[in-house]
Amino acid sequence: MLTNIVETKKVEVKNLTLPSQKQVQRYSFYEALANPKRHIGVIAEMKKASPSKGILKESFAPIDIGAEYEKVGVDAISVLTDQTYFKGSKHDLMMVKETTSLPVLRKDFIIDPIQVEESARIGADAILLIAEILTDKKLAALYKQATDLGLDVLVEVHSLDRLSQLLQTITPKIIGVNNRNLATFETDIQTTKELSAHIPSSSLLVSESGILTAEDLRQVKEFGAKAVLVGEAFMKDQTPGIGVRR
Ligand code: IGP
Repeated sequence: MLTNIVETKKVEVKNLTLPSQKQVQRYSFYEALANPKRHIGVIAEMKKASPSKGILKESFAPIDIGAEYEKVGVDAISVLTDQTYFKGSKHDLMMVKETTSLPVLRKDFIIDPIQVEESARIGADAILLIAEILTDKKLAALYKQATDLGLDVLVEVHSLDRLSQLLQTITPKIIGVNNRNLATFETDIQTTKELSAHIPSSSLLVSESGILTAEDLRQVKEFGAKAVLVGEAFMKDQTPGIGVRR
């Protein structure tokens, strides 16, 4: 699956023309997670669909979901902008950016500098870089480009091998441990536990995926996560984000 997605992205990148720079208020993604409103930082994701679960929310309205997330007091918003596999769009991100005052993470499969430039132009405050689809050299280059543009970067890993490897080249300020195995789609929050001992003390640890209950939150916090990234559980709530209050 990951290979298919990357192939699709290569085609997209070839056909991409850069939009003009949007003038938007910037918010620090890092600061929001370092000083969370609750005991743990919450990044609330909006995604209409996913390859593993199909359609998650039939009546997907980004502006309304963003407003709801802001109302319940999440710390940051993640917007899936991939169209082919997640039924998202860059337009979703631009709308959310215009209508909320929370930092916004662009969630996509970034493999090329042009996508980083594009992320800055559409107004994202942060981007995701997935270590499993990038070489160390590419990861370091895209990371630098993003930070030079004033964007924060969430560097995502799933395995200890990949983590140890990338730490030889960069020390990301924010590291996301993806509890979902992107090859099998299975989630296991023990992944956060396994990798957390190897996260540098200067990096902020985000536990991503498969977090469904207050008990899951408590556990990943115990494992050392400073923030969580939650998608499905919020998308399936009638009122997105209400789970944060639980
Ligand atoms: C959210 P969940 O299980 O709460 O819906 O997961 C988020 O972690 C997941 O959407 C995600 C993702 C990604 C999506 C993590 N890494 C990379 C697309 C690409």
